[in-house]
Amino acid sequence: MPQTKTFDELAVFGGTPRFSRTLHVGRPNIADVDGFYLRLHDALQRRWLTNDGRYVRQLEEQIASHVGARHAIAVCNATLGLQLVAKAAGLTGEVIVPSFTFIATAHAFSWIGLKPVFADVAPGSHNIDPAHAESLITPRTSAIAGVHLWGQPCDVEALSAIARLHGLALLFDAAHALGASHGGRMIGGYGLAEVFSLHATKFVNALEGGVICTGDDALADRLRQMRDFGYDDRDEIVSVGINAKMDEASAAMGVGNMDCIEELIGVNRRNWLAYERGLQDVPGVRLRTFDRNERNNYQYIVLEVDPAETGISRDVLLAILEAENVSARRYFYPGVHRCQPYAADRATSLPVTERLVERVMQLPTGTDVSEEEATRLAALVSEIVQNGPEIQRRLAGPNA
Ligand code: T4K
Repeated sequence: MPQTKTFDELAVFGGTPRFSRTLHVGRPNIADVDGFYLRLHDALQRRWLTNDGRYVRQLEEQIASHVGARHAIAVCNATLGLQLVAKAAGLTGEVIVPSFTFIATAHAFSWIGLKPVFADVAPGSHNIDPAHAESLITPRTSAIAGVHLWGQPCDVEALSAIARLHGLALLFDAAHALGASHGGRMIGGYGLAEVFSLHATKFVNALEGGVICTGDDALADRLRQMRDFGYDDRDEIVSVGINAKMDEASAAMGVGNMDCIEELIGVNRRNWLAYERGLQDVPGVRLRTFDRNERNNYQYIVLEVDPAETGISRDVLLAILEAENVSARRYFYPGVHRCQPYAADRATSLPVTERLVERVMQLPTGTDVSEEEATRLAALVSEIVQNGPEIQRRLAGPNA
């Protein structure tokens, strides 16, 4: 990214940073601090700290009920959750994944000896392009793993039809999609299994954590065994397993945040609306919208910056925001297929992903950001863009 400069240094606006404290993407929501301490205290008093404890069970019930899934299985993070699903479903060979995602989607499979094969995404949805995914199927392919990026559901009908036709497993990395629906049905009920992340940066967090949802009874049994070293409920080892259990402190946080999920979505939506009001007339900056007929969690404020229209690049915009005390992000640069070790396969070219990773960025939201701050931040972005060409000219220097 370009070197950080304040407006002052650029001599465009002058003055001190616009925000007196740093606004971050990914600040955790802690919806019920007192309740968290009470649950933690209770777990300590009872000396039950992990291994299928009271709060893990409560969190599983809350999530199963919220998303309408038959089974919700809490794990220590979504990355291990994806691995457990892959193991329990007996995946082999190659798994088709989008490249426009967090590195964990691909690493989860690589780590257990599966080969992620990268598909491009559709430009409108940012989600895996079903037709491109289908073109990548080989005799070695055992599954397609869609990612509901930014909480926007994949084209699950098209992916299901392809998976059925080719006899493949279909699973979803639903790390971003808790609280979202597709066709009126909650995410958590699609494919063989869907895996939510409850990492600290997710709008419902359990410090670290993940939850696997599935409607398949036999798969759920295997997943429960595998997350606990392969023990069945009679204390016998029945399979090779790992330690992927969620502990009670994490679950205590998750339960409190799940209790407040509607309020948290309300805050995200309030901030998203403030950004929408402030950015709707800014040329070259497109705020991702949501399908108002569905349920959405609004947890990511995603902008696409068109440098031809704004006159400045996404990275210059990010650098200026950083100098103004706004820590925005460029998820998911540079595209997983261009990260090591996957970049070794230089034949992979994914034009939509490669275009998006140069343009997409996220702004702060969640309970750490007030509506007033979101409004001011949208105004700041607008102001920067209005001065875009002048900023680029000054950055280039007098000899450019
Ligand atoms: N699939 C997808 C599509 C995902 O996005 C993710 C995770 C996964 C799978 C895997 O889920 P888990 O196995 O993690 O359950 C962060 C998170 O670490 C990662 O969980 C998340 N996606 C990803 C989108 O974001 P980084 O590398 O950006 O983290 P970091 O440390 O730079 O923090 C991000 C921002 O949050 C910073 O502005 C600081 C702020 N922050 C972070 C933490 C942890 C806080 O203010 N407080 C905190 O406690 O990856």
